[in-house]
Amino acid sequence: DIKAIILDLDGVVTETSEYHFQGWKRLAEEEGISFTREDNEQLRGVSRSKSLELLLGDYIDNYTKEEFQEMMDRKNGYYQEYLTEMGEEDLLPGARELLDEIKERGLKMAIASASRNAKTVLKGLDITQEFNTISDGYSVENAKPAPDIFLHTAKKLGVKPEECVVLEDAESGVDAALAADMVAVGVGPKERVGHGDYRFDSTADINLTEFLDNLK
Ligand code: G16
Ligand code: MG
Repeated sequence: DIKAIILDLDGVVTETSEYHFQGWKRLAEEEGISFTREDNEQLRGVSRSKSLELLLGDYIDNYTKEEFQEMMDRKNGYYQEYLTEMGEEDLLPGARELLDEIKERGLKMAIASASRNAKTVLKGLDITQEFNTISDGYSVENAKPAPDIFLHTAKKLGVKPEECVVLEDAESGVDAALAADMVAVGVGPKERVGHGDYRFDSTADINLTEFLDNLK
């Protein structure tokens, strides 16, 4: 039996990827490195340090460890500037209804985000109080696609992995959910999340009641 729904944050509940993109682009421009919207797609659900590695590519050898850290901090400063403008209107279409549906069904509900800014984002959206527990970029050492953040979340909820459904918009997030032996539901295009157990095009397309009733 399914006892809990674990939601990814960026890309499922809210769309912060544009803010991440603006932050990385500003940094890339300052460093004289090209960075396109398409490049940004690769960073979906990926940790901050891994994101910078991908952005730098071969240029990574030109930087010291300290410079790498400074660039992560600089990008995060830009990102946090954008976050101050965030409000309830930044919930993705269908997200509010989804949270209500999970609650009505009496299921536990958690956030498992790779972001170290997850708590700030949830506060901006004014939905912190909705969740039984929140795991973020500080919770575990090994980031998605490792199963760690989802296993950690299940433990905190007091449920078994197989009693959890994960909603994820990132390829690495679906990988992580599958590795955790949870029901992995992709939110997004087939090319990105088609390898999960189920898939919906967007958050607005998730019909949770129907989905759970059809799960055996
Ligand atoms: C999110 C985003 C990623 C971002 C990561 C780390 O993951 O999708 O693009 O790089 O968090 O964010 P921060 O720099 O704020 O720690 P998720 O798991 O919520 O989709
Ligand atoms: Mg995501």
